[in-house]
Amino acid sequence: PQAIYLRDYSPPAYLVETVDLHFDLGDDLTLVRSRLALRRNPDLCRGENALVLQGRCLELRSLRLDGRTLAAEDYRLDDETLTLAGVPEAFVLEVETAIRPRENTSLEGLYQSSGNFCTQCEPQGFRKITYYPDRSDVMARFTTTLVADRRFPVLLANGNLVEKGDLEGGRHFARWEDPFKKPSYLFALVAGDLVKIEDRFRTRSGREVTLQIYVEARNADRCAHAMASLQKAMAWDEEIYGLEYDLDIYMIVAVDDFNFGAMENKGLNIFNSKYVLARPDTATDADYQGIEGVIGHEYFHNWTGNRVTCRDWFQLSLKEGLTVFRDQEFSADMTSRPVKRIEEVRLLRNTQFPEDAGPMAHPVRPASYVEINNFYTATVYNKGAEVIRMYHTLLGDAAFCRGLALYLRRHDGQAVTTDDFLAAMAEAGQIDLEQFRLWYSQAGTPELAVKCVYDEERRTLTLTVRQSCPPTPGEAEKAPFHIPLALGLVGRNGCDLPLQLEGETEATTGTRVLSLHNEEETFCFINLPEAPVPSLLRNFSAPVRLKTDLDDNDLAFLMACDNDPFNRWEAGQQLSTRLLLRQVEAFGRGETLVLDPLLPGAFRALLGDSDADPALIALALTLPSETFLAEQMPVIDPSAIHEVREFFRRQLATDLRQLLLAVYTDQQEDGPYTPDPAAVGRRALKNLALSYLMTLDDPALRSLCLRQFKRADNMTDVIAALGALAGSATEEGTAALEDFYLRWQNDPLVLDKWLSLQATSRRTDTLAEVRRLLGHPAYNGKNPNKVRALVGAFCQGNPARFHDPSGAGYAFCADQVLALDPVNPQVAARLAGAFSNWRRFDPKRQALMKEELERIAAVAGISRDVYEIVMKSLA
Ligand code: BAL
Ligand code: ZN
Repeated sequence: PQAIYLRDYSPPAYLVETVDLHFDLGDDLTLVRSRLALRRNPDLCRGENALVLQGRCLELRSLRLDGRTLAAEDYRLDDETLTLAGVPEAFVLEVETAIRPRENTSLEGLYQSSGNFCTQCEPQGFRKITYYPDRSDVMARFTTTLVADRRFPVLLANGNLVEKGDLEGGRHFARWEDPFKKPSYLFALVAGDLVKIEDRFRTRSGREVTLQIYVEARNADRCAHAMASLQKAMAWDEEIYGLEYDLDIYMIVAVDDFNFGAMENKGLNIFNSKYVLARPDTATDADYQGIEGVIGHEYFHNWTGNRVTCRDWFQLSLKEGLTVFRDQEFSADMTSRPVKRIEEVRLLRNTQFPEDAGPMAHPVRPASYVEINNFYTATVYNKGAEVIRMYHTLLGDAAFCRGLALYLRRHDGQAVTTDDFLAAMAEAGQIDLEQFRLWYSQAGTPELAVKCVYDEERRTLTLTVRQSCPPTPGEAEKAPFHIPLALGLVGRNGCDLPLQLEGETEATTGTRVLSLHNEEETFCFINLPEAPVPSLLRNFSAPVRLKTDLDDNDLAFLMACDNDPFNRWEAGQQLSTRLLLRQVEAFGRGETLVLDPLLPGAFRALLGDSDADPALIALALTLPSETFLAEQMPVIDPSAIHEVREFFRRQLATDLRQLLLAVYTDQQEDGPYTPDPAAVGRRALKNLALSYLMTLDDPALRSLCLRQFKRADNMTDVIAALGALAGSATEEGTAALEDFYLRWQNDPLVLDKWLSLQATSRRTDTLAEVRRLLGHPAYNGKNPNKVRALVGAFCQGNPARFHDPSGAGYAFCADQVLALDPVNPQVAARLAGAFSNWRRFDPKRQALMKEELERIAAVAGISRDVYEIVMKSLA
């Protein structure tokens, strides 16, 4: 397979004015007739440009140009393209293809889920439906006619329904027109036996929009939260950015088989059912919040993605980074801003930082790819969102909003680049963003090393800030980034001290943002009444690794006092990380493990603070993940990390047993379940206390847990108790797993949780259990949710067992990659990513992982998706 380069971009030779699609839907064979009105791109110089259409896995039935049927010698056809030379300036091309939806297990293009038809066209699925210039800078007006058996009563496509009716032979049809120009990746259709939940939204200009959610009949009672989330998202986008919805109807369809979380097709979003369906007894608090976030995300794409789209796939973060930022802000406004920020940073550090430090490292705007499906990454999405957040931090809220408005006004109906976005922000903010551009083109996580020197006599604090960025594949040297560094100086009483830089006439209070541009910079704060403790990178103002010279006591102080809630949490994480890593080293030397009393002391203070937000206490009491700890080590020792972290958890539970029990009792809910942030926070704290207590292997505590498992009215509490019970090989744990299965055996989403719990168990026999579950009726290797829940959870969410020194976890993972690749290359490639950081381990584990990568690489006919991941990992 060949790489594709950003530098080779050239505009399309032909544009499509209108597309008229006709689908004759059949499970085994679907006939697609497409009528394209094409014209030469007026922006290109004249010349003999052939028309090149993309197509994959298609059977070409006929081709007509301006009404004349073309013979085989009139065009060139291969596995990927259909080329016509010598076409007129403007013409109509009619293409008839046959496709086989039932056989399409890749879940790209037209396929079936639970017997219903649906589509996924981003990024390049449309070419599996018909021959087309399948690139995002070709925007056209689509009309879609669906013809199907009456077994599929619901027939949907993008835009507005313009006609429908019955046909002979038990068939019927519907015709949809989308008034907005769009690229092919936003095309969608659905035909199925579905029920609809309907509501309305009145836009602020007074237009009535019909809102519909389509699900299988058995799920009709699980849509209320999704509908409420959609209405909130619509109101929020009007209030914050003045953006209104633009069609008369907004449809969401939930399907069980889906590669992504959801897809923003114009007017017809198709969702993984995981991000639509929720009832208190089936969905956890995290599910409820995930639904709100993803419903918001897809809705926000209507402006940032659909009205203004990407010129090419290298620009993916133009819509994804921006839309993730928008959904993060929406969720922050709907829930708790500090909690949300902490969760975002945890995700970034657990997924994107390792990506940036491994063989798949790529810039937010990649310069090349082999398979674009491999670039729907944490870098493009989450680091991309951090880049948008930095614009926001540098410009301030008002200028950022003006910049976004300017970008959308200037480029409405266009396919543009991240440079166009940056230009609008620079203009609105009246700020030089030339150096900021590097965030798009340089990969790697920058490091900030900050040294602080307080001069008692002069009453000054001098900060020396050095930035560097480690090399990434293909990029040995990095230029310095433009980094916003938010900071405060905390006084002995816990209050922020006034901030006045040398040369300034006045001081400011609270947090201020320094703009870093150079490899090394010095800032001197004057007129300080006392030696402060610096609180640096407040609210995580840039996606960097921060190194400071703060000692353990400074961190404990910030953990208790910092005015920035994010940094209060961060100080605790840094302190725990230090203490954990010291013991990981001690474990390696065969020493007895000890817990520094500083940590239980700090935790005791938090547990006793009745004024603090329970959600924040729960986050502060959660030790850094094994993945995060691994990232901090030069040579990762997964077994030592696991043992030490578990030792800390047991020791903390022993020291704090009474307080944890008191918190567990205090935080019990009286009334019925609600997913409001306060109740969510109380449950998080209660269940965290339970998980600590359950490390103590005490029958009395196990009965408490069992009682919660049996009596709870909501899935959050049930699954928390089940997780705690199933973590060890006890009779209660086995029986609880069995009970849970019997109760939920017909509910695929709930069973995903059951599979994941077992796959991420600490038990040493977990791999054998996972192998057994592959043959269980609850598992289905064709369903991405199931693969992620069982195989993905084991290989990517259970480091202690995946990295078993025998290499059995690695062999299992490689077997699964090879088994899944012919079924669904996207899912297989994601799984192959489990080996990406193999060079970070000891020589024995390295050799075992490399062997598995080479075994995959040696198989003839592996997909482009898996090939790219494996070859880059081995390079
Ligand atoms: N565009 C693919 C799914 C999403 O990010 O919304
Ligand atoms: Zn998106």
